[in-house]
Amino acid sequence: AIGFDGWLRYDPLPEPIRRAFPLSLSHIVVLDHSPTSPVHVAGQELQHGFEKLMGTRLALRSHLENRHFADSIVVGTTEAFAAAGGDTSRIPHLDEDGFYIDSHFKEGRVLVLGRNPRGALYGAFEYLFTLAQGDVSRVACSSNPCSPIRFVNEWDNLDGSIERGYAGRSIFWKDGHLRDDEGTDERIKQFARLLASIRINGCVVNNVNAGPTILTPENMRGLRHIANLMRPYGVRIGICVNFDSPSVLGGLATSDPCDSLVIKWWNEITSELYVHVPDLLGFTSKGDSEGQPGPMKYGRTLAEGANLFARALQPHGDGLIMFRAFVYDPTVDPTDPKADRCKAAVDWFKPLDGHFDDNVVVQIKWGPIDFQVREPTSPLFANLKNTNMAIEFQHCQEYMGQQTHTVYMAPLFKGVLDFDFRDNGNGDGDGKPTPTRLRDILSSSTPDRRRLHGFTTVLNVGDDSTWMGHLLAMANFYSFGRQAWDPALDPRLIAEEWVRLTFGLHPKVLQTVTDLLMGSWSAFEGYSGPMGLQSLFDVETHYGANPAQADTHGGGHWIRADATSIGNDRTSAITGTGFSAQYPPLVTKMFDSVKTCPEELLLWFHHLPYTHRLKNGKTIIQHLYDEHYRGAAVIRRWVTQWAALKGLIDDARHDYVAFRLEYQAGHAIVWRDVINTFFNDKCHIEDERGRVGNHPWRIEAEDMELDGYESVEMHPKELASGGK
Ligand code: BDP
Repeated sequence: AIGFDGWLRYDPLPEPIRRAFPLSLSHIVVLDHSPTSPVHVAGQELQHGFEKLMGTRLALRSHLENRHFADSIVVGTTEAFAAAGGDTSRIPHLDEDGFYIDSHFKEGRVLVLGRNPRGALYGAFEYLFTLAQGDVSRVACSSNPCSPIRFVNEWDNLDGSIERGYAGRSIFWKDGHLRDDEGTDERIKQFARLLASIRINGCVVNNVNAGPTILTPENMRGLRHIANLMRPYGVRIGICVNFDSPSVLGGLATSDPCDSLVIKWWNEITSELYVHVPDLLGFTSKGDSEGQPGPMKYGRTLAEGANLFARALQPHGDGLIMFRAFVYDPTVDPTDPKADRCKAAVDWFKPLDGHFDDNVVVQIKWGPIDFQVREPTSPLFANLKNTNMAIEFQHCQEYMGQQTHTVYMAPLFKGVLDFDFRDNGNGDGDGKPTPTRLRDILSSSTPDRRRLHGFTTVLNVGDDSTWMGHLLAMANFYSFGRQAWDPALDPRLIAEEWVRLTFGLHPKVLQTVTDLLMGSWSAFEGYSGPMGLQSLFDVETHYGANPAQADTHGGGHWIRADATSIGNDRTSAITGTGFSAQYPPLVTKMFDSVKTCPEELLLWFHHLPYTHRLKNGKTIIQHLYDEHYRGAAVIRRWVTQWAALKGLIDDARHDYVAFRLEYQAGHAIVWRDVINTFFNDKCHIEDERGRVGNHPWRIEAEDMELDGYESVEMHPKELASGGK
């Protein structure tokens, strides 16, 4: 099946590379006897990967022949290695999940050691990835994670559908319980293997819009089954909980978090769950948002709600409550010029800073709205000083073409993580300065080590053989693991790694696919919504251009476009919504001024005439037109660039991608023309280059003949170039 192996293909290395490998290895020593240990899995992975790459099958051994480990790959924890008589003096400090690799040619052996069993598995993958990329020179490295929280969220419903999932049905659930059809276990194990290979250590297995039935005895058994399958890969599972479970499932009169019977109910059900899943990651909660029940329904604070779960989890170990900050009131009056959904997270959570228990982590979407193509980094990260925080990315492409478009997100998220809040506060009383760049704030290696910060994403793989619904979308899955481990990594290097592992070592393939990925987000932004305009989508499906809807959605406060001007004044000026004031003062100042506001966010923060001149000398409207043409042209070129790779990639995967790029090239033209026509109609300012209305490169459906089809009038008119 296309894509099932993801980046774990281990395609045979070319002969010259194989011959250059300087060691003559004969076996793998696995320093752990338990078949459920990640060390055991690491041994098997090394055996499988090495054989595929190098053509040599190494024997697995669980004991040492000699103290020098010659001719072998030794895999295990540093502790087990020391116990077996190994010399650990050269191994640098390792954190939990960290690893050390040393392929020592003189000593004729390779060491792959982890601080814990999970780290050993990560090291095994790292070693194989190095070989798979054609590098057979000496490896001597160690690596530690930025943070212990590296979780994916699956928005899987128990009926088998996936909210905002674009790759088939849930691999876990069907008809209200665990899937039991053929292939289920294999898929879950393979998913865990992919996660482990990019050092992801947690997976939340049901939708944030959770129903209470995840906690029935039958589903607890299902959770046990999933956890048992994923545990050998070092992946722990967590679940999303519904706040009203005590009343809906438990039959109590209320789900008030301060009610003693409710507290008892959560304590008991949590204990029961731990019997099934002793290493439960914890709970995720979406409370008081978009129709989900939460503590405020009972007149309690969000902190009281979060702490209810925290205290139920606390006696059982290190379970966390991932409490989502995606709380907003959809009923606020959109005609109120101060109403701004952007402000909601800070408004709700800032006053609660310091009120959360130690095992509560507030899970914050990377931007203040909702996974748009461009947003400023959420100001909440700079407002919570005494609260654990995790960032929430979304690697399924809800607002970015839903995996029919190729949009590689690592460059976007690099920018988000590099954002500097320039918050030169005085630290928090211990004399140490607070870090001010988001990636430093989220790092556990900053001076503020007491806190527990980290990384999550909405991944939404499904049972499609490609996992993400598009071969190229796997680059996003891959990059999440890399960025969560080391947020300073260069997105291009991540892309190159993924391309080599997925499509092989041919330089032309590497160059073409890497360039394509690296330009993809900017191209998509160009034809969908540049300058911070965002959300010109169909507001229900979040797919396909529908600017007229975006225009009126929420009372028109989305893009605020009229006949003469466009954009949302979110400055701290009297005319603005005041959103910019949620940032530390230097950042507020930067966003408030049209001169210093980054132009890619200009219309996010400012309402300006279409004729306002940008730094490149163009008017806003001309730049808007041009960006739509540029974006669509980029995708159009991809089609020929990809065609030139025919023969360098196997036909099945080549054709698969070619088909989707052609589709995207066509859809980009639709986006381009719909949006340009819409703005042209609003402001009646002509495109300097006379393209708008002429729809270059377009073949009209109404000019074609197709049996069984007839042409119809379209409304609004921008949905079809000729109105038909
Ligand atoms: C929005 C999605 C919606 C999710 C919500 C959330 O459209 O389906 O339930 O986010 O994050 O982006 O809770």
